[in-house]
Amino acid sequence: MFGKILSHSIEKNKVFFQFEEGQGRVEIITPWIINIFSPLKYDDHYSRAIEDLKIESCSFKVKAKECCIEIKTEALTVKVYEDFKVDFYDKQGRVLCEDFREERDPFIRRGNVSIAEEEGHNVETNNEKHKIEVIKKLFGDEKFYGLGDKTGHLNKRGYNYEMWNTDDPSPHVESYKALYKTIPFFITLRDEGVFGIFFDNTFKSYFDMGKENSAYYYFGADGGNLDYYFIGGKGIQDILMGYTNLTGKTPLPQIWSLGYQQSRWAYAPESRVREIAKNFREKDVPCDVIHLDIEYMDNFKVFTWHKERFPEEKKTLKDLKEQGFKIVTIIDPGVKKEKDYDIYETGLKNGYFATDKDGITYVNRVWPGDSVFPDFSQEETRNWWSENQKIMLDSGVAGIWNDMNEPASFNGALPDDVQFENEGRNTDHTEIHNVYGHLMSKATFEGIKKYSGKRPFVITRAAYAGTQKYSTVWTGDNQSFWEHLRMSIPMLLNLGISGISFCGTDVGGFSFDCTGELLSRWVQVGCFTPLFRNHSCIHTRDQEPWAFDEETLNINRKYIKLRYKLLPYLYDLMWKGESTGLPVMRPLVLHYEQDDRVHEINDEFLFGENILVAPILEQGKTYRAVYLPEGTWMDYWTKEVIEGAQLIAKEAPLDVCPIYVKAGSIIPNYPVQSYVGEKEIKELTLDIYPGEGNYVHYMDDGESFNYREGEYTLYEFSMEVKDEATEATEVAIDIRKTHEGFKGYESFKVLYNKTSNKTSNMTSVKEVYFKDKKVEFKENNNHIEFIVPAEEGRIIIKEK
Ligand code: MIG
Repeated sequence: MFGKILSHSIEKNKVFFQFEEGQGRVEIITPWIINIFSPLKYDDHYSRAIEDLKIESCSFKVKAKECCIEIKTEALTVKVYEDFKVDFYDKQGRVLCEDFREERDPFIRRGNVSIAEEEGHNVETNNEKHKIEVIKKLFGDEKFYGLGDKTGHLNKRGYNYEMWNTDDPSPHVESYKALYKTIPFFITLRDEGVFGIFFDNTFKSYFDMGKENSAYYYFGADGGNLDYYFIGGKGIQDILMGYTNLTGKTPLPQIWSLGYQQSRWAYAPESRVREIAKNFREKDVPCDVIHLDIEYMDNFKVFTWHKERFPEEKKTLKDLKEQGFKIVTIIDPGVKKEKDYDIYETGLKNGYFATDKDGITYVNRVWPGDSVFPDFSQEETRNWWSENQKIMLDSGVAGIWNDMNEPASFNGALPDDVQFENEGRNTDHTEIHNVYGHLMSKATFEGIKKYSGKRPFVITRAAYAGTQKYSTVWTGDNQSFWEHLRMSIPMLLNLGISGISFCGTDVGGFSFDCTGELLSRWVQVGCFTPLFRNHSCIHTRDQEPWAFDEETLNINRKYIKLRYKLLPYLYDLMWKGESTGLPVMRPLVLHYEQDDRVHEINDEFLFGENILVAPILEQGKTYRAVYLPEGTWMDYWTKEVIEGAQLIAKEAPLDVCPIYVKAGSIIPNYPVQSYVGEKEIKELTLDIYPGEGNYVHYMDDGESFNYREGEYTLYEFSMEVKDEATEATEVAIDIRKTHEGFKGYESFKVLYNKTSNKTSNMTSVKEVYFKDKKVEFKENNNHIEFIVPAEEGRIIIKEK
């Protein structure tokens, strides 16, 4: 309760409010982004997500009205009322978001709780009041997307969640309120408007998206500042751009990290790792990365190697590297409390570990037994942790997998009063818990960057808003359930909507035993997830592509090879994402928000803008309904042309994942390689789906930061169709080099898809020209193929 507005004043981009009780502030970040703030803990923003808050200087008007103070930018109007109630309007004066004026009024729960509990039911109670609470009115047309890695469906409306990074190995189901990540950001889509809210608060927080009552939704927290950003825009894409302008974008990774990755708890000793590697090459399944889980360490001591299992780790890693395998090792935060263990001693001596409230180093139990926890909230600790990365890099490790960094602990959770230095603002676990993994990832990223000079590859389980700048994420300990395959899609889509583009799930499932059929269907989804890693738990049955039967192996090979073909397309998406903030895996609503039939699609997704994937997610199923949004689509396998804005039925035997490509797409392909870099790629294949379209292809050295100095080459392709009624169709593709800073290709191999539909036969090509000269072409089953030099010029394809 802030009470009445006593006064207000303007200073630069901020409007300050003095209320009867407390202060408020409205800050204009850009015409579209408004920050609402009250210094309940710190005087100003204290953000772990936003490292560099960029204020766009812009004009705004402030008017004192009878009801309120009105602040107008060129894009939004914000009205501030007593009790620090704030309403947001668009340019047309339509209300987008309104604070709820009444008290919270939880729905009734009838009957006796203890009876249900006695029988072992997990009984929900209504949420209590929280220290900070922002309650917004539900108009009734809202759909909510985002909130990170929560279970359930794409649309979060009608559910409630908590943000408290949690490692709980029981099966992740819809009743889970919190998982490993805290991304307090969501997008609200309404019939006539869209906006995002980023509640930048690291304390335990609560999001009730209209579960408690259908008249309102709210977010709140147990501590910290009232500090949230209202992000407006013309569409969901704008909101994501706004949010990632604040919290950062996923940087372009090394291209090998987009290859297939194989993991297991745990490949050890080294002979087993070599055996896995050998199998991949012998069985002709591409693979770039093998992960080493905790068993590679000496007594689970981080930054050490187990002397019997990996007696000559440098040699092992070097040999594997020669076969094209990069090794990623797990690093947990818990440091074994052991005398003379260098990491422990150094940390202890320098005060790098979290302490109890009396200043004594705090001890809990994790894999190494009694362990202490680095205080990643202080810069010196992070610098030290960054330096430690060198130990792994010197062994030949190519990337680091950060686990257990919620932080997880075996002797109960870390007590609230564990102390952290917090860059001189000493605080306790309640403030640091949700950013612990985030800060550990930051230290890891910075260390790898410093000591390798290459784009770091980091995977983390725990995360906070903004972690995308430092690390990829996976969704933690799922299980080999069909239900978890199904759920992985909305989970990954919402992670993408939450700014985390580079994400994936344990393909095949972590706990429980996978089946050949489940793995076959899972790899069809994994093929399109940016992080493509098969991983499973200790003591579960083998889960490598060959561990089941010939059919499963063949299906794995088929989709892993498809992934390698699509690598340049995926790499392009990552590169574009570094400036747009758009994720690789996208819910259909991201591109077709005007079509309400796509608002709640949980079982299809877009892989970039051009490819739509509609996987089979149920055991025994060999067909499904697919909704294709507006436009013309082509079946990737049959090249059949299908008009969009309709529901179609698709047969999909076990080896077929329904995939559709938008007409007008130019999809770059690489030849299939056993690993990235196996072949020198002098020729880029262009897989053409006739129609109007444009495509920008990016290439560089695939590993260094030199691209930031201009060492890359850009090709732009644009396709036009001339379809005069009497004459035959003519398709023109213009090739331009729009930037040249890296040695480009020698040639393009063009695969021009002949298309057919239900009523017409397959088109056939009469002639092909490049720069007005006739080009020979080869006829194939459903496409023609020809080669042109990688020069600027116009290709003309004349159909009969
Ligand atoms: O409590 O390192 O989510 O991927 O294999 C188990 C062993 C600890 C949890 C991770 C999982 C990893 C496992 N870890």
